[in-house]
Amino acid sequence: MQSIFETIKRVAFEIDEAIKTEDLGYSDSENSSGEDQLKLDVRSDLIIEKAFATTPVVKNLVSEEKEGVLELNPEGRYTICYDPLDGSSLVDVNLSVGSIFGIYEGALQGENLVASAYVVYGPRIELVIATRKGRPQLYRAVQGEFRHIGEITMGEKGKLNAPGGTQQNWCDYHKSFIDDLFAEGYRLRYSGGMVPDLHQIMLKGGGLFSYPGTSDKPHGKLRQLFEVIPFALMYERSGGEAIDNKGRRLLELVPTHPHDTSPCFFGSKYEIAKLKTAYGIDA
Ligand code: P6P
Repeated sequence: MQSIFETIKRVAFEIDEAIKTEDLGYSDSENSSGEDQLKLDVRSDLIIEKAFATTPVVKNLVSEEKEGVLELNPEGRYTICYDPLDGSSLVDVNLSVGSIFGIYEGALQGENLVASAYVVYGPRIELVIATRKGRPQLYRAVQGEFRHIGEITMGEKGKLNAPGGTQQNWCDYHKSFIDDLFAEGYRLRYSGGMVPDLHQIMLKGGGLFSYPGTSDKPHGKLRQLFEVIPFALMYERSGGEAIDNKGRRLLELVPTHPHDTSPCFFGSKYEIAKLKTAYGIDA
């Protein structure tokens, strides 16, 4: 699996260069979720596809930007489900964006995720890698190389609250729950970029990121294979929790379609316990 992480490190620098130099216009195509694609989305996807095509352990690729499964190497072992440039529409206002990688062995479902990684393209390029053992590991790009910085552990209770989704479409008990956190003094930290928003909570000691089911998106917005399950591993390995609106661990999700979404809550133990009470879920 180390060869996959080395490939991600190479890809990170190429995508960062593309972000800084490529045209930010829209392509004339849509992704599998019907969203307009930026030329940068297409470019980032191509960079990743080409890089993994020469990584022998990779059997298949599933991209958020494309439909279906791309077979690379029948002798390979892992399927990588990835979002090449999550939050790409934030690039034109110079906010941080990211790439997310879920590394699966076997059927594409939560229990078969063996590792995950994400890259944050911000003032610095940072990479976090999680496996099923130990804490997630943080790396930072310094002079063209990733340096290991340390492991990530979240506190039992944090201070940051990242409430996703359109507030007018939240259900009453979700709105009361979010308001209660702010009444406890939580600080609003939400950029609209899942990767930097979740990265910040992990690195700043904890809190809650929520993207609930809403009246306009009852199954949430964030994709299970490319976004939700990979970050669920990050949060659980950091000492936090990651559940859906029924209290099920997101690492137990079994998508029926590669682009399925799920309501998702990622946080420290205190905030997740509080959410379960608000949602009437047995703690
Ligand atoms: P909303 C970006 O488009 C994205 O997929 C995630 O990165 C982010 O967390 C979410 O959508 C933001 O969605 O509805 O809050 O703007």
